[in-house]
Amino acid sequence: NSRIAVVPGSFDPPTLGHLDVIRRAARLYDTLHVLVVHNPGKEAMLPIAQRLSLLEQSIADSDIDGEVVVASWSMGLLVDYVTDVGAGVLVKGIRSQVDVAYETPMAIVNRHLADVETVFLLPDPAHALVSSSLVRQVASLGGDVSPFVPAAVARFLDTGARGI
Ligand code: COD
Repeated sequence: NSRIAVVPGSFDPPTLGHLDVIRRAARLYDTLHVLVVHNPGKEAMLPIAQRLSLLEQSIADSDIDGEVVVASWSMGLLVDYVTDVGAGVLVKGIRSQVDVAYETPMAIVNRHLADVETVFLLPDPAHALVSSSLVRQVASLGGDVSPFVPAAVARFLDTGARGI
């Protein structure tokens, strides 16, 4: 009955695949919290503050409407944030069987921990193969990432990240 959902991710950097999930989740829920989660298992390219600002710009530039809150979380269980903001749902994108295998145990644990449900959205085929790790690789080798990321992210990676 809660119409508040959390879309968690590393967003390092935000991609068009992320924007697609956020756009579609925003149509399903009244309030969406897009949550930048520090993932200790992954070596980060961008600091959390930079990811927050790129997400905010990308969402503002997009046609996504509804209430979207952008926040970050690095302390404790993800479900604690979900419960604190009165949400009952996590929304995740599923690109492949690999994502299913990775997400299924977390979804079950989160349901047991805090009665939080996980809703999986299938990606738009146009963006299904885009990942942050692919974008990081292309960017580090000097390639053009603009087909894969929101304009604000492309601008930043083109200039900011290289200190031009
Ligand atoms: N199309 C559709 N969806 C996509 C695409 C795409 N092209 N790219 C990414 N997504 C989805 C991902 O599947 C994911 O749902 C979301 O967008 C974010 O993706 P990433 O790559 O930025 O984030 P991840 O995969 O590194 O996830 C980080 C989390 C912190 C969200 C994750 O590790 C997590 O849920 N951790 C919490 C741990 C937890 O709950 N443990 C249980 C008890 S502590």
